[in-house]
Amino acid sequence: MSLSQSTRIRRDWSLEEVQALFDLPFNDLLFQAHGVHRQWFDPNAVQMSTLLSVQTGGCPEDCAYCPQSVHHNADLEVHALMSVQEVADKAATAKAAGATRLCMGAAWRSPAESGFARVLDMIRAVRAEGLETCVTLGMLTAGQAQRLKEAGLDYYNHNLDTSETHYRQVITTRTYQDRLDTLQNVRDAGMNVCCGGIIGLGEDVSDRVALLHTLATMEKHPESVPVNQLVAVEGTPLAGMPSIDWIEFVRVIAVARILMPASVVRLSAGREDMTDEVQALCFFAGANSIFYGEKLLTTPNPDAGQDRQLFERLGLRSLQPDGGVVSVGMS
Ligand code: SAM
Ligand code: DTB
Ligand code: SF4
Repeated sequence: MSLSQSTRIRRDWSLEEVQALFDLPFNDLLFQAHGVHRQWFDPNAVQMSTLLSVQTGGCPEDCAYCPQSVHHNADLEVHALMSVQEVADKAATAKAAGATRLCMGAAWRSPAESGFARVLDMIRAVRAEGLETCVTLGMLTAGQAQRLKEAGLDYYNHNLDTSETHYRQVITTRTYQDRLDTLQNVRDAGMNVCCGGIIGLGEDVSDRVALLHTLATMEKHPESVPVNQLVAVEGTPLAGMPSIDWIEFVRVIAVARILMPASVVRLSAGREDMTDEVQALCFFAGANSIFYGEKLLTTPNPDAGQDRQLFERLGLRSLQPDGGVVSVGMS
């Protein structure tokens, strides 16, 4: 980390303190969040990850938001696990476009051995292309986490999505504790944790408070905290959810930044629906990572050219794995 870092990293936040941050007048909250952001990060540097769905659809879990569940009827093309070569080619393309990390997702409840062994090869291949690696494969045993670490995996993504209370309204095929157990296995194996949530699942502010409180009181904060807006997909139970209040979304980013000052906060799914001005506010509030490239896993994301233009308008640069920054200008 760079700069002065005078804010202490705390893991003893109380629910009341988190709620009090949400209750601040917007300007006071943003001022505080931006101040913290500047102490820990270059405020004009944003980390860029590209997503790749290495296996799409047919998932046995029933996450109400997800188009890849077999329990729902989203219009989706199911795809078997990609070949290692295909993934290596996608990695090269993502790197050439300016991404520094490839995040690979599979629609699994947990990995089966045959697919898992191939994912280990994918991780080696993506590293060989010179990108950081992240995978999200569902629940992991301690042994699987160890093998991912040995293959050189940099980050494991496993979201808590919402509060423990609201979780039951959204997913019935696994528990919050299942999620926490996998996160512990990832930690114990010595990998970076990528863990965040989704805003717009019908949760109330107390659920957002509880989610951020859970993340911010972990024995070590997740190094990466994705804040997704629900992408409401036709055919999923949450297709009809009302769109969220963007001011409230910016608040979530700001509170995450204050609670976890050294973590990279990712402005994740949902940027397609955001104006440039909302994104600019999110970057001011402390977001410093995005998904870069025209597709998330199954739904659209702003294309690279649009993002390069946005970065140019805002004077943002790309945060490199070594902490340096480079221009993402019209390459
Ligand atoms: N199956 C694995 C799992 O659930 O951990 C990995 C893939 S899953 C698609 C990864 C994450 O994507 C979920 O935890 C959820 O947070 C996010 N996600 C899925 N569908 C979404 C949607 N429609 N809108 C926003 N985020 C979504
Ligand atoms: C995360 O927090 N968001 C990403 C990634 N981690 C795996 C997934 C977003 C998925 C959005 C819906 C879709 O494209 O299927
Ligand atoms: Fe499966 Fe992951 Fe989608 Fe849930 S979020 S249905 S576990 S792919």
